[in-house]
Amino acid sequence: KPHSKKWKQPVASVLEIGGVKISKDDVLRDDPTNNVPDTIFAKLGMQLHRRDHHPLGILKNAIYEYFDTNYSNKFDKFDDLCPLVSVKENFDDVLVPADHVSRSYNDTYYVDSQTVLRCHTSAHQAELLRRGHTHFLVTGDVYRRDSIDSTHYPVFHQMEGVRVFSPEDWAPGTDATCYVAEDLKKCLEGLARHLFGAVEMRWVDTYFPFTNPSFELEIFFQEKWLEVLGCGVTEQEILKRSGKTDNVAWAFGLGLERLAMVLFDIPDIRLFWSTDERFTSQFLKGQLGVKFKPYSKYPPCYKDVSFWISESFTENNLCEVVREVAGDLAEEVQLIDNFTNKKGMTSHCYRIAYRSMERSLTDEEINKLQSTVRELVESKLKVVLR
Ligand code: FA5
Ligand code: MG
Repeated sequence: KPHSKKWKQPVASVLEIGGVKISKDDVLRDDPTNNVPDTIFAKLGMQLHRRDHHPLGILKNAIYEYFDTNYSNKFDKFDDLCPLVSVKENFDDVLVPADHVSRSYNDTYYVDSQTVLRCHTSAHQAELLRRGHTHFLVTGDVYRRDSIDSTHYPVFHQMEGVRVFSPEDWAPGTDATCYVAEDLKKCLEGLARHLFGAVEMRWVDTYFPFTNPSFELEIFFQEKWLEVLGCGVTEQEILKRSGKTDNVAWAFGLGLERLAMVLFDIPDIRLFWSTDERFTSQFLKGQLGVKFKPYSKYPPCYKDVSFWISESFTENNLCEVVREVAGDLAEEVQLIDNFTNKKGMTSHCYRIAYRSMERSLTDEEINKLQSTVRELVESKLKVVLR
């Protein structure tokens, strides 16, 4: 019964991922160019997407099956590339402008000024194109400083897909970009049908620095439209730099947790990290049709915290403090009040929902968490509690 094995977090101070040795001291340096907390380091090397009995592994394999069947095994697959990448790979190589928000310390985990924990699997596009791959899938863990709710987690998993077309692929006289954009949408709609059968979905136009045109696919889930992937026609400059001047390509980046939530009816993204057998025992290698049966839901507890913000205050910094203190007991952090007084001081009130997926929390335990959150919010975020 492989799923009954409890997955321990790696305690080793040196990890090896995809042939790269990573030492804990290098990733957790106490230095202003480093913003990686222990809780994030603990997730390195877990590789949930490589476990055949985990919902993310089951989903990855099902997507592989779709591509193998429809493209006669043409797609090369990578799922063990090291998540520590250079700033160049993560941003420059995919044309992210120098002043783009995603590059900030507020959004991305930096190991040092030139190295990040990849914030998307697009970090591997340019290198694989340079190496001559024309059809490929890259699956991996990605890292982002982000908000706290049921569909956002600071470590999640993406699958990147890239397909390069040659002039003989489209009819002479037709617009290559339109042809490739149509092909991309057909491919992803086919994938959605393969995974979900009939499902309510819609395309939304969007912007990415590395594609044009760009689209997002949304699926109706739990009474809301949920964004599950981004995609588009690859910017010509990226292909040019890899020596492909006559080609056109498409690329996509799937959010595996989001797709798995829809597929298996998983209500909260924290569950993917659960080692509780009541969760892990519900999934089996190769089984796509299973719907997650929630075990009893424990009551949430709401605590508010209000403070006068400082200029440097950001919601991501607040969320990181909450995650540091409460870990997966933090279910949601929501701004519920926001006003500026006559003196120009701005007050924010956040509501924190605490809830365990596995047990009831005691008042005492929650009060302790909340009081630590208050202390750290004040000392680390330079705000004044009200
Ligand atoms: C990207 O990361 C692009 N690299 C995707 C892409 C690739 C576009 C290739 C074009 C070509 P975005 O930031 O929207 O885009 O993230 C992609 C998907 O990851 C989202 O649609 C969502 O499903 C998932 N996602 C994003 N943030 C989180 C999060 N904090 N927790 C869980 N899933 C997330
Ligand atoms: Mg997006």
